[in-house]
Amino acid sequence: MTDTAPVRIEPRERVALIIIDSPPVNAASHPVRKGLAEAIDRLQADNGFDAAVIACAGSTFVAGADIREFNSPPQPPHLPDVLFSIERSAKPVVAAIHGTALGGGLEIALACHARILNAKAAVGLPEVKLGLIPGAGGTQRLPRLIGMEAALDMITSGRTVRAEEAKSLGLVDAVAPDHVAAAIELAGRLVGGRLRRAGAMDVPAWDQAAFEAKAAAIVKKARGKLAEGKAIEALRLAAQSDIEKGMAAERAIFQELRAGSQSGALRHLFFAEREAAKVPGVDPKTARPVEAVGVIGAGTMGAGIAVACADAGLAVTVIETTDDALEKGRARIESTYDRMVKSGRIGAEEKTRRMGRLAFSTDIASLATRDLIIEAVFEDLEVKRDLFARLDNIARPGATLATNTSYLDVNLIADATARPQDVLGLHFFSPANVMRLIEIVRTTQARPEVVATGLSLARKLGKLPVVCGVCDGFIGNRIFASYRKQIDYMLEDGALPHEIDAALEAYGLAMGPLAVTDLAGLDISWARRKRLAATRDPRERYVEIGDRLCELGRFGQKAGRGYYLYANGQRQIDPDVTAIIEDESRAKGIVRRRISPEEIIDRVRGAIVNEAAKILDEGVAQRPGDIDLVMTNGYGFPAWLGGPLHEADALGLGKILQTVKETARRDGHGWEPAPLLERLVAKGESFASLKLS
Ligand code: T1G
Repeated sequence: MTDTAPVRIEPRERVALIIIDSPPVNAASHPVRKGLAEAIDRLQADNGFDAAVIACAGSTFVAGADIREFNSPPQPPHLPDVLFSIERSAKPVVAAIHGTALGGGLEIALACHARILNAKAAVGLPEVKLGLIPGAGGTQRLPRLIGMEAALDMITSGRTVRAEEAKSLGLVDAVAPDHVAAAIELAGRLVGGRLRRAGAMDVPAWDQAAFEAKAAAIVKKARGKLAEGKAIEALRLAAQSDIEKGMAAERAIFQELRAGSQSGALRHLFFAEREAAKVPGVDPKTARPVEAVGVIGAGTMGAGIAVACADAGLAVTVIETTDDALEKGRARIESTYDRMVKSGRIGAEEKTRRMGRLAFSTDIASLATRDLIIEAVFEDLEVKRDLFARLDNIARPGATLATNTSYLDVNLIADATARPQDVLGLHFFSPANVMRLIEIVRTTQARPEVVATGLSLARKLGKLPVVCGVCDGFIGNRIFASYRKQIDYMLEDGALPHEIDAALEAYGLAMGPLAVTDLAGLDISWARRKRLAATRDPRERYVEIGDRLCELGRFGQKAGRGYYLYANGQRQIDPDVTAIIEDESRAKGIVRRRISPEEIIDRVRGAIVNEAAKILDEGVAQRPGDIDLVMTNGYGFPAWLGGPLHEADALGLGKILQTVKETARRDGHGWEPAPLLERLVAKGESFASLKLS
């Protein structure tokens, strides 16, 4: 074992301290597995050691198998075999965990005879988030240690469990501030005693009916995702088989999922998330410190943004124009925290702490000391430009000024100030304190450190940032507007709202787009259509069904009627809407026809991919993965398909281009195939082959 090897042994008297040192996260790569296996073999043979501790250098214990290895054949020694050698060791082996022991990392710890957790550490089996199940004994050893129902919860949620809960579950033997010293001490005490091997234990008595009831609910909630159901299958085996048989079956399920499209899609999104934060020419270290922020506007968005910032520990001043509006905003924020306390997410004292970070004022001059000011006022360009002109004279030099606009031209907003280089867009998604996605809109004049500041703020808020350029609707809303038009066309051509929503929900969308429109309110897009009417291209097909519904006050769920009827909290098909739609088709001379679920999905997918190709070609989005992240994190696109561009590559861009050409033939102007899509097809290339712009 050489010093540069990722696994080394440091003697601590008669305890072998096995240190895994493989930055950045000590993933259980092939060299790590090999080194660990050699260390365990040496422990058995070396009479100088009575016991061993497995610990890690760097920021965390093993954070899982090396996901980058999953696209190539697994190389021995395989993790399950290494773990059997640990568990079967004649000498005690204790895991000393810090950071986050996840996936294969926790499985290494489960194969040890005891586990010590640093007080700040956490553990988890997040494999289902990658479309996998634990593949090295997690589904077999965990239930033996903490019981079937607790194991069901941890494995199918993939959630991380903090130290105290891990201790109370019986997952670890002790929590200690110095996890390595405590582990060495414990290892010494275990010498000569009877070793506790999880694999040799029986699954504790369990309530099978309760387990199955929870399992059924989990599978239902997983919708089209496979991993949760497969994990439940593997868990059931733990109660029926010995460890060897159970692990063999678990491994087979794991390998099947690892080779499947869903895991490939989810691993694509995993790495896309980490790529998204990398912007050429933007050095994260240049980010300006942000500790105190100002939020202007305490409506739904402003209140959500204020909560997101307070949750992250920032000092927040919320500004409104009148005392009445300010009080309404404060009450909105407090009710958000009351709901969090009621649901058990936070305690009352945490609510007090977070509310204590919020100040409320009608005096915009009080923002003069703020590091960052973000506005969430009425979605009107002139209103925002006026506000930024005022802010220009209030904000301190070096402050960052941000707009939460969802589609307006941020360049024009920046030009209202004498400091356009300090302005950017921070497009939150509602509810702003819940949705992870945030589009960071980079203007033509923004300084790189201002973009870095936006990225740093997003990370501090626990958000998923995607950097984009300026265009109408940026990435997500622009793509949504495009496929929403196709949906209007299909309503006029022959489909009904519930048919469109059913087809797209079966495809995997979290909620049908017409039900979503009813939830968001039809009046918002109606106002926009009226504002754009004068400049709308007369050559483009325009459907008036939405206008008819709004003229009747059918603004959606809030009005009790929209595309659907809402009575007794139920969403119902409304024959009046069917009649309105049929009248509109008749007025256009359209003979309605049945539109199959396949056609509905094809036309929506074609519109998404075609618009995305234009967004990439214009440089508004940096890379295809960024668009996949926006659509899966902001618009309900099924993550297990990897996002629209990952799925388009899998289906074959030639098929997509054929649909796009049919759309152009049928719907005319504005639906021409995107040049980038045609180029990729002509060259036999994929979106994945596109290098960063
Ligand atoms: N494999 C390979 N690379 C990984 C990795 C992993 N498991 N985890 C992180 N990285 C890379 C990441 O791409 C980035 O690279 C760098 O490390 C820092 O990551 C057999 C089959 C551990 C909480 O799912 O949750 O075990 O961009 O930016 O914010 O049953 O990384 O710098 O080039 O996220 O401090 C199960 C995944 C795997 C954990 C740290 N484990 N990782 O967060 O850093 S499957 C996971 C995370 C498995 C077994 C099964 C997080 C983190 P680059 P980062 P971070």
